[in-house]
Amino acid sequence: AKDFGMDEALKQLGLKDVNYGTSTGNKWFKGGDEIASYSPVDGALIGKVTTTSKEEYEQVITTAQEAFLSFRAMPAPQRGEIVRQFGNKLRELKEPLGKLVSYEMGKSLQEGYGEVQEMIDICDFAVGLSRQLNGQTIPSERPGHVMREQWHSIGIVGIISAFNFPVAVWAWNTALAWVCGDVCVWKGSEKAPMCAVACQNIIAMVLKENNLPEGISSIINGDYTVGEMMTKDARIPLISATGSTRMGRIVGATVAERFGKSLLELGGNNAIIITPTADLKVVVPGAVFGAVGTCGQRCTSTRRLIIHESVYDKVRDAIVGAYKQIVIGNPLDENNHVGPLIDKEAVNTYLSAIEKAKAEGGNVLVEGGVLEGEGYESGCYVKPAIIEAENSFEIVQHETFAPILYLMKYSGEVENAIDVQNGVAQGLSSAIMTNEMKEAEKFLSFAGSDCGIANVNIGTSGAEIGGAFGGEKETGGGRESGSDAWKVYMRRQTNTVNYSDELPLAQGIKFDL
Ligand code: UN1
Repeated sequence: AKDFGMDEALKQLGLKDVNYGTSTGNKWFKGGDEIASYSPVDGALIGKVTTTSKEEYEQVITTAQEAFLSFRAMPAPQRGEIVRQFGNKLRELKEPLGKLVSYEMGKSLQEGYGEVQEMIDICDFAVGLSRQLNGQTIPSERPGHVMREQWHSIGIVGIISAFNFPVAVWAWNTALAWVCGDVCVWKGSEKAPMCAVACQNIIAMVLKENNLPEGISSIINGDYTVGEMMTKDARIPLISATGSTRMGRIVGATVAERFGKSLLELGGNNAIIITPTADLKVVVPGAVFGAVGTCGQRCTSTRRLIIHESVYDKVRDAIVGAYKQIVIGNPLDENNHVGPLIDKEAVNTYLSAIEKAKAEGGNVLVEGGVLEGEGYESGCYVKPAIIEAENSFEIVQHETFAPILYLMKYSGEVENAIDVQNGVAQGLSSAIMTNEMKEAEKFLSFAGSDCGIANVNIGTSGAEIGGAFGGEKETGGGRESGSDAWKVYMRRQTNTVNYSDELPLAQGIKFDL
């Protein structure tokens, strides 16, 4: 990795030859066992962090509780100024941080930079938002009365994020939470712990420069047992969790048990409907990037193509042809399109999914397989595969976090394709490729796609931060990032004020004493 300036990048991020652990800002604790982070790119050790012990966790939460009391009293636009400075630091460090994302997680360098860009974009969004945490005034039915709605800070926001977006998902949550006056405790993925440490180093600089206390941004490390300390903790009113449906089912239930709020961002099973009028110039890059980008490890990755029978052969041949152009290799090398999967366990999941699809009757159009030899020593590089399959296959019904694309045919009207698209348990992202206005509108109507994201003539992945991001059904129902997603980070209070000398009751009720 030396050739790609990784050493320099690690130095700039404060990660070179330094081991980290739990942090409340500028303070670090190194009590628990070590987790080592190995790069899927070349198998090399990047660094180590210590896991968070019970005692350290307590320290983090009590520090965060105290920080909240002063942070919520700071005017929101001043909190926006902190987030503005954070965004500027990210601009300065975009290159090293993007490289680290690419090296620790395995996505292409362009996508690593893109992920940091998403962080910068959400900071900009949050800065503007810091002057617009507006409530409303509501007409009262009673004379001399006024009603209004206010948004107050909620407290500690617990963030659980996944390896595939090891920095951006944290920023989507924190940038909003901070302008809302909340403090954050983050458990990043144990598969990408150095990304979390790098982010913490960056925000810690900003907090220090502004003389802000410990506890506004904390990180904790470890596996699900560390996450469980947060999900069971009634001192944390909101848990925002990104990951598998399996994880979300447990997190959601645990948080609900104590009447906490959860924002869940879980699995997808995203499809593109390709209609007779679809433009191949748009379809091919949209579908191919969607399926193989990030090596198929986005929650928005394209898993299924639902193609009209009249254009099926043409579309299939074009996609299969495009797969022949894909170059797989070190993601830091910008000539490569696709990097490795996150680890060997992911490789096994990928291989067994292909076997299952075959066993259920799938027809392999582009063979998968693990790459071996020079440059592929980590054992995590795989070939993107294409399989003709039925939507009803058990394996097609499940999200496999790998570059496997299932092709299926529909006939007749677009409604038939929509039925197939909706015929899975997940509901994150969806797309239709069409030049027929009526088809596009049907797809976007109440009777159309049942997903949180529905696109026309673009793929399923690569959403901008300005919209609310998330999905329905087993995707968990949460929305983060743009639009009014900020409201989940605050508590809503309805106020009714009487400025008359009487006390009329609502609903016209008479209560004469
Ligand atoms: C994820 O995969 O967890 O829409 C998030 C996209 C990105 C975010 C993906 N903006 O593909």
